[in-house]
Amino acid sequence: MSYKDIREFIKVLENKGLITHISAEVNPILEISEITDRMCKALGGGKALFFDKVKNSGFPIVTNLFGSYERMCLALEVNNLDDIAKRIVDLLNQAPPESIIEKLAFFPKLFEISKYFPKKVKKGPCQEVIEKDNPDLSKFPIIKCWPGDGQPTDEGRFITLPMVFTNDPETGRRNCGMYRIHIYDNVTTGMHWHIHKDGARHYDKYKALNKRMPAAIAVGGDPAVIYAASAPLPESVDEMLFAGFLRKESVELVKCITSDIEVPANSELVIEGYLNPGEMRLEGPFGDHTGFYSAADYYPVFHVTCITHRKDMIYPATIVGKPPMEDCYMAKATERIFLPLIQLDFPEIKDINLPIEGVFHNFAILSIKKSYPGHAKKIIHGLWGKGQMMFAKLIIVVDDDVDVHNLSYTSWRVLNNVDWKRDTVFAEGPLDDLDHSANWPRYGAKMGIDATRKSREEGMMRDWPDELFMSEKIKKLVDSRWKEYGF
Ligand SMILES: Cc1cc2nc3c(=O)[nH]c(=O)nc-3n(C[C@H](O)[C@H](O)[C@H](O)COP(=O)(O)O)c2cc1C
Ligand SMILES: [Mn+2]
Repeated sequence: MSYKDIREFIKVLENKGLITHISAEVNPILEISEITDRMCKALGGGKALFFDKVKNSGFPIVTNLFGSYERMCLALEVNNLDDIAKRIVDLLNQAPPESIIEKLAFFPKLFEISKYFPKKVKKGPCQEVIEKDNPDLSKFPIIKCWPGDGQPTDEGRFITLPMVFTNDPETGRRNCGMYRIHIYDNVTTGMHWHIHKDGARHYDKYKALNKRMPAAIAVGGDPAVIYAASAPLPESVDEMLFAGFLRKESVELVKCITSDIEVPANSELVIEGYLNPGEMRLEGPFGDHTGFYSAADYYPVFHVTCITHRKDMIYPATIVGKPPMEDCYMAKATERIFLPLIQLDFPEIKDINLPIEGVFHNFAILSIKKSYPGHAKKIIHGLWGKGQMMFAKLIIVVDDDVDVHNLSYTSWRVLNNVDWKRDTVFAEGPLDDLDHSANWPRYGAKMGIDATRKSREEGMMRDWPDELFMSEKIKKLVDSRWKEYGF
C-alpha cells in the first residue's frame, strides 16, 4: 500500500524509530536550521526531526524526512533504490517498439504504460480550511535557513520543499517543479524557477501571450510526489504520472479554488495565485545547495489569491547547505532511477556516480564498455547534450571494470591513467544558475576527463600495462595457511 500523505510516511518513521520529536519550543528563524544541519551531519544522515512546538505558530514543522538512504528507500517504498531502475527496465521491455531508436522516441510515453495516471477528485484534505478573503502567509511556520537569507531587504523566510504547479498555455500540459519560494510579504513571494527549467518555459509562453499565469504552490504530500517535483524529467513527462508510477498508485488531484490548476489532494498546504507577465523582483540571497549563498537576482513575482490547508497542517521543510544534507539523498535517488533512462541513449554506460560533494550535477563519474577510439569523449559530449546533465561541470569516464562508487579506487585509476593534455576536453555552454565560479551567470566552461585505457588510435605510443593481481594459486595457498602464520 502506498502512502496516502506525509502523515502515513511519518507514522512509518515513528514505528521504526527514525524520527525524533522535539517538544521544546523552537524558533523557525535559524534555530530549526542549525538543529537540522547538525542532524544531517550525523553519521548516515541521523534521523528525521518533528518540531512539535514552533514559536509564533500553531503548526508543527518536520525536517530531514528524506535525509538517509534508509529513509529515502522507505519514502519510495523500496529496499534498494536500484529496484526502481529495475521496474523502469521492465517498463521499457514492455514498450512495443523494438529498436533502440524507437524506444528513445517512446521515452515521453514510457510512464503512460504504467497506467498510473493522476486521478481527479472533487474534495481533498488540503482544502479543509479555505482562506480566500484575507490570505495571510504569516500564519504559517515558514523558516529562515541561513543568516544572510533575504538580506538586506526582508526577513529571509523561504518555503524550501515546495511543489510548484503550472500549466502550459499552449498544450495544457502540467508541470510540477521544486523551486524555492522567497516570502516578500503576507501575499507576495518570489518564483525562483531557473531559466532552464520547465516552469520558466511555461512562464515564457504566458509572457509572449501577455497573459496572467496561474500557479499553485503545494507543500507536503505523499513522499513520492514530493520527490517527483525534484526529478529532472523531460518537459513532456508529467511529474504526477511519474509519482504514480513510483508509488504504484495514481496521485489524487483536486482543482484549486481560484484557478484551474490541479494540486495533490492530500497536500498539507496549498498557496494559489498568479504571476503577471514581465513583473520581476529581486529574489534571494539564499544559503544554497552549493554551501554558498546564491546571489540575489531578478525573478518573477507570485501573488497569492487563496490559501488552503489541513486543519492540523504539518509543515515539511528542508535545509540545504554544505553537503551532506537531506537533498543529497534525493540526488542519489535520481542517480539510481535515471540510470536506465540514460542507458536508453547510451547503452554502453554501465554505471554512474554523482558524488554528494558535487551537489547533484557538478560532478559525474561514469563507467563504460569502451569499444572504439574516442568513445569516452563521445559519452562526455553526449551527456552535456542531455537534459539537466548539461550542468555537469566535471564528467569523468572510466572503464567498466571500475566500481564508480568506490571513490578511492576510482581516484587511483584516474590519476594513473590520465595524460591531462590528451585526455581532457573542455566545452563552453550553459551552467546551473547556482554556479558562482564562472565569469558570467549561467554560462561557462565544463571539463570532461577520459580515464579509460588508451589505444594506439588514441595516440598512445606504448603498451598499456597490466594491473597488479596475485595469482589464484598463491592466494589459495595463503588462504589455507593463514592461521599457520599466527594471525
Ligand atoms: C530542495 C530543492 C530545492 C530546489 N530549488 C530549486 C530552485 O529554487 N530553482 C530551480 O530552478 N530548481 C530548484 N531545484 C531543482 C529542481 O527541482 C529540479 O531541477 C527539477 O527537475 C525542476 O523541475 P522541472 O524539470 O519540471 O523544471 C531544487 C531541488 C531541490 C531538491
Ligand atoms: Mn518538468
